[in-house]
Amino acid sequence: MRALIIGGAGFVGGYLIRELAANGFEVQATCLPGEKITESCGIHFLDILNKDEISAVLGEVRPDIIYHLAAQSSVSVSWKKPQLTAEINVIGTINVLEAIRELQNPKPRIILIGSGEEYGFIRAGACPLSENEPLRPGNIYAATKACQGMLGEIYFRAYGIDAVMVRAFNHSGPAQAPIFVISDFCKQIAEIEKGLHDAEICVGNLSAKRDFTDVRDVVRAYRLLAEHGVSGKTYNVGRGKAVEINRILETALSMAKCEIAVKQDPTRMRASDIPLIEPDTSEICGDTGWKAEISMEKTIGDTLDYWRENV
Ligand code: A2R
Repeated sequence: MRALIIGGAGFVGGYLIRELAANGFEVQATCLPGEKITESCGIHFLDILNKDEISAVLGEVRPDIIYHLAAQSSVSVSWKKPQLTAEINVIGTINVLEAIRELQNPKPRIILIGSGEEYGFIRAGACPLSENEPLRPGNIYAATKACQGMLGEIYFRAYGIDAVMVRAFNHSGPAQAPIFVISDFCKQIAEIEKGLHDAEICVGNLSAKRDFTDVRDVVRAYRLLAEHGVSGKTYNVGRGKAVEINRILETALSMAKCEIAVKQDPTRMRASDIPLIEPDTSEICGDTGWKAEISMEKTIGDTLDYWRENV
C-alpha cells in the first residue's frame, strides 16, 4: 500500500512516517518549501493553498491512502490569524478533496485529521463524548477543524470520495512543541535540573481533566484506520480515560532529579476552561481493534528524557 502524508514535517508526521514504513507501507510525504523531513521517505514540496501543486504530486505518487495532516494547528495562533487559519484548514482541505475528486478511479482513501477541540462547549454529563455529540467549537481552530470534518462527509456523500474522519484528543510524546502541557512540564523540569532557572515550575489550571494518548499509539490508530476504517465515518481517537492535569504534574515531578516547587501562573489560566473532556472510543475499538497501550508514565518519562537531551 502506498501512502502519501500531506504535511509530514510536523510533530505527528515524523511518527506516522515511521509507523507506516515499519508496517510495510511505501511512504511518501510532503512539506512546505523550507521545511525539513528527517525520516527516510520520498519527499515532495507543496503548499495546500495551491491546488495545482497538490494535483501534480497526486499524479506523480498515485497513492492508495492520503493522510491530511497539513494545518495551522495552534489554537492561540488561530485567534491572532483567523483568516490564515481558515484558509489553510478549510480552503486547503477543499483543495486536497478537489484534487482527489479530479483523479481517475480508483481514487485513494483520505484520512482527515481533526480534533477533540471540535466538541468545544460540551454539556454537563455528555462525557464520554460519542461521535454523534453536537459540535460547539469554542475557538477558531476548532471551528475550522469541525468544518474540515463536514467537508469530508459532504465529499463522501456527494462524490463517493473514500474519506475517513478523525477527532484526535490530546496527544503527546518526545519532540512535541512545549506549548502543550506534558512537553511544557518536562521541558521546565529538564531546564531546572540543568540549573538554567530557579527550582520552580510554572503551571496553569491543574484541576482540568483531559484525555492523553501517546503519539505512538495515535499514529498506530491512523494506520489501522487506513486498513479497517469505515468510509464516510468519523472516529474519536483517544485513551477514553481523562486524568487531572495535577496528576500529570505529580508524575513528572516524581521523575525529577531535584526538589521542585510549584507556582501558579495566572497567564497560563484560560478564561473558560472546560472541567472534563473525555471521548467514547468504542467506534475505533470496535472497527479496528485499536486501543491505547502506552502508559501515561512512559509518555512523560520519554518526553522528559527528550528534553534532558535537548535543552
Ligand atoms: O506551520 P508549519 O510551517 O510548521 O507547517 C505545518 C504544515 N502546514 C502546511 N503544509 C502545507 N501547506 C500549508 N499551507 C501549510 N500550513 C502549515 O502542516 C506543519 O509542518 C504541518 C502540521 O504539523 P503540526 O503543526 O506540527 O501539527 P501536528 O501536531 O503534527 O498535528 C497534525 C494534525 C494537524 O492537522 C492537527 O490540527 C491535528 O493533527 O491535531
